Amino acid sequence: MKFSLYTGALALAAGATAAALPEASASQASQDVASDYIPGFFSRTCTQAKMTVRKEWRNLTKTQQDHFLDSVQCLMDRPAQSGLTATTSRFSDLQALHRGMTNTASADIIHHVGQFLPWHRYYMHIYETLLREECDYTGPIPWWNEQQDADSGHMWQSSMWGADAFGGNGTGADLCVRDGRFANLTLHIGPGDEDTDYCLRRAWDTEQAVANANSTALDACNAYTTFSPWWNCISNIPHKGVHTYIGGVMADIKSSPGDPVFFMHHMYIDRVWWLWQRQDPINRLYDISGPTLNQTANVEPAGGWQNATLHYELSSFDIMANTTIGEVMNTQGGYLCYGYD
Ligand SMILES: *[C@@H]1O[C@H](CO)[C@@H](O)[C@H](O)[C@H]1NC(C)=O
Ligand SMILES: *[C@@H]1O[C@H](CO)[C@@H](O)[C@H](O)[C@H]1NC(C)=O
Ligand SMILES: *[C@@H]1O[C@H](CO)[C@@H](O)[C@H](O)[C@H]1NC(C)=O
Ligand SMILES: *[C@@H]1O[C@H](CO)[C@@H](O)[C@H](O)[C@H]1NC(C)=O
Ligand SMILES: *[C@@H]1O[C@H](CO)[C@@H](O)[C@H](O)[C@H]1NC(C)=O
Ligand SMILES: *[C@@H]1O[C@H](CO)[C@@H](O)[C@H](O)[C@H]1NC(C)=O
Ligand SMILES: *[C@@H]1O[C@H](CO)[C@@H](O)[C@H](O)[C@H]1NC(C)=O
Ligand SMILES: [Cu+2]
Repeated sequence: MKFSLYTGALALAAGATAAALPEASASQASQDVASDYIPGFFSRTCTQAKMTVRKEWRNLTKTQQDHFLDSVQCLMDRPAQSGLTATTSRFSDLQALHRGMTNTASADIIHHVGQFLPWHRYYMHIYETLLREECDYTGPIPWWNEQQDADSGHMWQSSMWGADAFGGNGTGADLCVRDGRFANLTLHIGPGDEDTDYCLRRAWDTEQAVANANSTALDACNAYTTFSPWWNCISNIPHKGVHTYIGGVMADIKSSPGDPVFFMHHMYIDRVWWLWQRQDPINRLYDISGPTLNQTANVEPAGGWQNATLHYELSSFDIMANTTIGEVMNTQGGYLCYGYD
């Protein structure tokens, strides 16, 4: 596929070899919504009363789902404000932000780097903030339980793929999505570095999506107890695999947020991190590591190669104020104040 830039996802042939399963794997954890927080980890302005719970799509009421989709449409209908190249709407500001972070003078600073998960957590927070502040969304932010659907073998069974929601697979020679709330959506940013008009595309590969997202693949990652091998595994398999095998726009590492499903996927990946942190918060809540630049693609900076630390600055071309990795590690830490069901 021409625009499949999320390369290197687990190929079925390679097999999802499961390492020893951790005792309490994330895939087995069942979360009680009412006790959905770590009591000792509320700080500053975040309290149990203020905390919001991001919910699995199927746990939203139909009315909430419709309001959510209306709010995404609202972002598409509002004018761009970022001033970034080729932006046409507030929604496209977010797409341009993501592409810009993969195209800075020092190349991609949000993938294959230690700040990959923290930056995308910040990005999800920006998305949530724009939906609430600019489009008056008041309901729960949805996520997609990919692992559950992968384990069932019916990867695309969720009502989120319906004609009254995000729509289904691409059809026809151009792979355009022709049903759902974003049917025949025209994007202007991408593919990749281009700025052309093209449709929202998908090209589902069920077998490969299942192999990358199921509990065998997830448990193999969750067997790692330190951040460095763990984030690499999550990045390369459940994260990259589902991008690649939803296909089309989602397979484009730079411009993938043009598919509104991007945010359903990254909320899920953020929840995978949140669950992993909660399994051993003393050791994991502030565990961060990994290079801040891809050493293959860059010349060594003056100060030498740096690793991600809690002080590393996360930025968004001023769509929101900068923050640091330290501020986003704890989803109940005050800068953030949410959990998941
Ligand atoms: C999308 O475009 C196709 C092909 O032009 C057209 O047949 C279809 O009616 C359109 N669908 C919607 C929902 O607009
Ligand atoms: C999705 O569409 C692509 C392109 O038409 C097709 O190759 C693939 O088999 C479809 N996948 C499913 C699961 O229907
Ligand atoms: C996950 O997918 C792999 C590859 O298809 C398969 O070998 C494994 O049995 C699956 N695991 C589960 C829990 O279905
Ligand atoms: C680093 O950059 C190279 C060249 O752009 C790319 O092929 C590779 O996938 C990137 N990631 C890693 C982890 O090396
Ligand atoms: C970054 O981390 C790697 C692996 O732990 C280590 O070898 C390297 O010395 C670290 N670099 C700096 C600048 O601390
Ligand atoms: C935000 O962070 C970026 C990257 O570190 C930096 O270039 C920029 O100056 C920062 N902006 C502000 C307002 O501090
Ligand atoms: C969704 O709702 C059900 C029923 O209330 C609950 O058991 C479940 O834990 C919730 N969360 C998820 C992720 O399904
Ligand atoms: Cu990304």
